Amino acid sequence: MFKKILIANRGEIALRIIRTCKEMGISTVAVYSTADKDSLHVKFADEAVCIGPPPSPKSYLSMPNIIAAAEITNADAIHPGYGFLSENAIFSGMCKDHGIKFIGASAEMIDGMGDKANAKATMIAAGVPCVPGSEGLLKDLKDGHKVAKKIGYPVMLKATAGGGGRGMRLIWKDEDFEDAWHSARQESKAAFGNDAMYLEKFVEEPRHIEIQIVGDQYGKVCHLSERDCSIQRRHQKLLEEAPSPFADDDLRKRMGDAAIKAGEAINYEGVGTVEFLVDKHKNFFFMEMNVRIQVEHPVTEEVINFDLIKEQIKVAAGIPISGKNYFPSKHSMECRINAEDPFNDYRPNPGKIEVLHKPGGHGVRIDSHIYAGYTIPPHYDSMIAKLIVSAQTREECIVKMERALSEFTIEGIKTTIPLHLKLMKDPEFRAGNFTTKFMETFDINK
Ligand code: MV4
Repeated sequence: MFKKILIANRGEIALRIIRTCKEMGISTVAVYSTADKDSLHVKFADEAVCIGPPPSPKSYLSMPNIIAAAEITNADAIHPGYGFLSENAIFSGMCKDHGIKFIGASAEMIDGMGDKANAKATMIAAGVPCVPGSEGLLKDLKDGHKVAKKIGYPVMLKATAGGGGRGMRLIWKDEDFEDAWHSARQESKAAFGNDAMYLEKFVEEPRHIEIQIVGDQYGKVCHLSERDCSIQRRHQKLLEEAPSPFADDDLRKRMGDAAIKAGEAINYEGVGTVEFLVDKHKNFFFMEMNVRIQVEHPVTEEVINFDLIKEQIKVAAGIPISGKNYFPSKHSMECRINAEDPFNDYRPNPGKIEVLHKPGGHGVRIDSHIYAGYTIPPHYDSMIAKLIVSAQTREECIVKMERALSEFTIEGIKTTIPLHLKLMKDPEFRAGNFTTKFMETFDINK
């Protein structure tokens, strides 16, 4: 087992990783920017190294600075958390070259799944259901037109380097294809330096349901059931839950089996997530694979009673997995609390937390790095807390979440707590009646 892990991240996830390391008897090294010198991850780690000024490119994204911090402190592994360098192939390779275990995917895996058309081709070959579309990349505009006609409108034009909706266009009719083609390519070129495109049939009003998997170094892959992440706004998830109110045992089993197939086909090592689009007939299609621990991992931890960070560290150290698939034995929901104003187009609202009261009680978990008197720096992600609530049924879970949200007091900054309170009262949400389009029509003032 590792003796010392450097956590190349900040905020709640750095704290989350430090907590499990402590329980496993592993020493921890925090890295921090000068903006984070008063952060809890710095206080709670055994050692801390300042890696630069506030802007991420000069600190949390600075590969040489982080590698140097690991060398100085003699860390034998680096945990990247999510975001920042967690899916950076160059950094993963750099760790390997320095003899430091990267607790995440290999450079080859990151590149292979990061190219969406390549990932899709791999999944088709593995027998994982995918949305009907072009055979690989489109050659040119003319080829695109031809393929779109053949698939039948509406179609989704996607950038192979894309993700998070960038370089993606929904096209309803042939006359609109050319403009969409040029603007999607331009956007993708600017964002990723790559403008290769592929096409898919548009799946209308889908749900976003993802399967958590874990694979070991010996080719074994298991699934840890699903999370429903359909409540999103502009490709930012707001609330996730497990199990999905839309999934039945049959769908859960079929999606779990498909996710295992996906993981085994690529010899996946570590914790990962296979994202699917699910249509109203309960057909599901591979969308993307995330080769990192995700923000919403706690809802899975709660419903299967399992420490995913511990599993991730064990697998990275070469310990084989149990070989058992897991199914949910209760209901769990996570509300992402962001320092944003939900009444003002979700404008970021960093600043000092003057008053803080965190909710508690049975089935209530908070993963957060905030404390009274803490100042949220403006340089990073606006998520300041994850409120995770668990109960025997979805109905009880919603009641408990509403109670916990009503106790949660944060003064000094605006947060998304009022949004979640409103969501808990929404009849369609309560009925489990929602797709990825839900937030487009949701009005916090009604
Ligand atoms: C789609 C789709 C409908 N049909 N593909 C959005 C981000 C990227 N990961 C893929 N996305 C979508 N791909 C086809 N063929 C709809 C979306 C989509 C979406 C997916 C999941 C969660 C929220 C979404 C919001 C808008 C569009």
